[in-house]
Amino acid sequence: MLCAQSSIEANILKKYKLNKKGFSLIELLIALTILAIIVAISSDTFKNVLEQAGREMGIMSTQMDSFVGLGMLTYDIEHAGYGLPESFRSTISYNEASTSPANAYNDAPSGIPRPFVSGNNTGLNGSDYFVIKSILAATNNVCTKWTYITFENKPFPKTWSSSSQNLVNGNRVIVIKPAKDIYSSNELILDADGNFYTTFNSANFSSDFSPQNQGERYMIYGVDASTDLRMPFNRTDYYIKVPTTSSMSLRCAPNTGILYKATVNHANGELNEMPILDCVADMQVIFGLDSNEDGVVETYSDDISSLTANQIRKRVKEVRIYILTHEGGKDNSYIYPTSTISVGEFGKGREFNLSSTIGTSWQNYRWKQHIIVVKPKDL
Ligand SMILES: [Ca+2]
Ligand SMILES: [Ca+2]
Repeated sequence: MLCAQSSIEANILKKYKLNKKGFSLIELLIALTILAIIVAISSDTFKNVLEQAGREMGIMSTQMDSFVGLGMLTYDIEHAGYGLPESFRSTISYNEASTSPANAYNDAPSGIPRPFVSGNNTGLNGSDYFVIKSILAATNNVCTKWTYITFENKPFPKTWSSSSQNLVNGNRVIVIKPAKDIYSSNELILDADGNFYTTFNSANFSSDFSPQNQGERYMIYGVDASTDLRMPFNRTDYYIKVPTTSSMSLRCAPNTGILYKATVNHANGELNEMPILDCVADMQVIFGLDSNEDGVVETYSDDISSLTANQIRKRVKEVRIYILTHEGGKDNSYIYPTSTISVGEFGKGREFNLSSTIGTSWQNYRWKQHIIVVKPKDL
């Protein structure tokens, strides 16, 4: 090792000595090129090139953010209603969101949970507040797990061959007796004390939550890993808010906020907020309704507050979300062409006035409307 090293050193020394005569033509050319680059960097043209590149990086990163965030929103809408009770075996009393404005969208203490609830124009800048209820509307992985128990096999719930799919002892679960036909509904099992959930046990599942008759099969849905449930489902809210604890990104236009996905915490009913999109000026939610229940959408509505949980299941065939945001940051060389933008379609949603809501610099942002159209699969 040492030998090889000293022989390399000797070679380098030899080369250095050979080149000691002066600058070659190649060396001079390289030096001149470097000088030319330095001159170019200090010039305005080059500065503009760098600024343009920076803007494009900013736009690219906002596009990545929106791709991930809006993917979560799409997933939640698709699975709204999944595992959600449609009726209760007996009288129930549960809790839901404990803080304002989220608690305005509660079905607690005894209502059948609605898969979708929305507050029309009640949020920041008159944006909509959007609530999704399902077993899957949480961020833990227990809510993706389910199994069933039969009268014949109790007290042993079915186990899957892939162990990662199995609920583990201690998980909090709800139990549903599936609808027999289109005239009956999925019924939430409660025990004699009115408890609407139980703790999973793979070898001794609660007899109160197990089938009572031959041939019956009950569905078991994981809801939370280990926290006692305040409600027999999970819930995620989407809304725009200007954060109080952390500050807004500097690139955002004035009077925009952050689009949050927030899950209701079973422990205390407070929201666990996750920012999913920066610089959001508006969000409008429109529902494609099959009001006469013939399978075809004929009306669009931005207010479904008069519909029952059952009507929402039967009639909401499409959910359309319109999100107004801007790409990149402020750009004084850019002029946005119109001072108002229609956020929505079919005569629903609203006309967003950029100049009055954003302020004097509204024209220097690249406004963009994201439109998501989702057909719910689990209603
Ligand atoms: Ca609205
Ligand atoms: Ca129809």
